[in-house]
Amino acid sequence: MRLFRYWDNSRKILAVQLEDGGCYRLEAPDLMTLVREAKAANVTTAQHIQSLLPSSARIDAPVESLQLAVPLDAPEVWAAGVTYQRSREARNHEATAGKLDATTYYDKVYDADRPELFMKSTAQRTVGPGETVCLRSDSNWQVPEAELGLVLDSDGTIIGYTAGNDMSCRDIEGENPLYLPQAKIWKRSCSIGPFVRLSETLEDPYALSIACRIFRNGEKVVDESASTGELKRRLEELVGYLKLDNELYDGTVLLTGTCLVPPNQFTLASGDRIEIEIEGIGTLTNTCAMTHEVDG
Ligand code: DO4
Ligand code: MG
Repeated sequence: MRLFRYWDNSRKILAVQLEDGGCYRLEAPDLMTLVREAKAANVTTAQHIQSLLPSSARIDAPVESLQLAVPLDAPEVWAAGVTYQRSREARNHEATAGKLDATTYYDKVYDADRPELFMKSTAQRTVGPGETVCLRSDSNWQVPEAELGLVLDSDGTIIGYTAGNDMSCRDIEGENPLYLPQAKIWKRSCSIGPFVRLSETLEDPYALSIACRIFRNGEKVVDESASTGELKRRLEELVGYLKLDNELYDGTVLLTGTCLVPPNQFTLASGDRIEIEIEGIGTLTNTCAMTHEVDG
């Protein structure tokens, strides 16, 4: 069962897609309201949504023809780093200009009990499918990071899974890890969506293929794929550290780190189209522009 929102006359409408592909318009303001209603009724979110279907309008148009929107207004997006060997190698490469001869902080964090967690984005900086993601003007080495996103409630329960893009500046972080916030956070540097697959309807989040494709002038210039099976940590472990002595808000998203890195010589350019596809969850598509080319 996948939740999504689509635009209808300048309004974002919440909807659900069932396993048979059928889509229904839900008369609820947002996903987290349904989650709270389900909790109050002592049923699961999927059971609650199922009970709403008889009085919900079926959407006749195919989901591909709808203008999809960001599936929820995540108050905060957090992210984990160096949770895959591929990310560790890439971080070591950018930090040492490929001349690795000692243990780095990235090696240490990959093996440490405590994971790397950082604040990635706020609702205002986060975009949804079909929207523009921005490129920084002071970086010459920018990449998307395709990541499995966890949608959490305020208790840290994993409500569902979404696709996420942790846009990153490899040169800024490589120059000095203390620059991490600038390498990670700027206008429109995070994208999530278009679907939230309810966790109770996804059998194994550790066996999902994940792909990142980048198109320039209509030509595919990057095509990378991997599996969430390569994740070094358990999802609950990441959530556990995020919750520790912290306050979580309903609808917080936690990106779980990237296992996909474009070839080292690649950097994004204005006009590039990024596709991030996660099996059973959906495909997130965004186009890049320089910050000054985008108004809001
Ligand atoms: O250490 C920097 C962050 C790495 C990251 O974002 C990732 O592994 O996905
Ligand atoms: Mg990342």
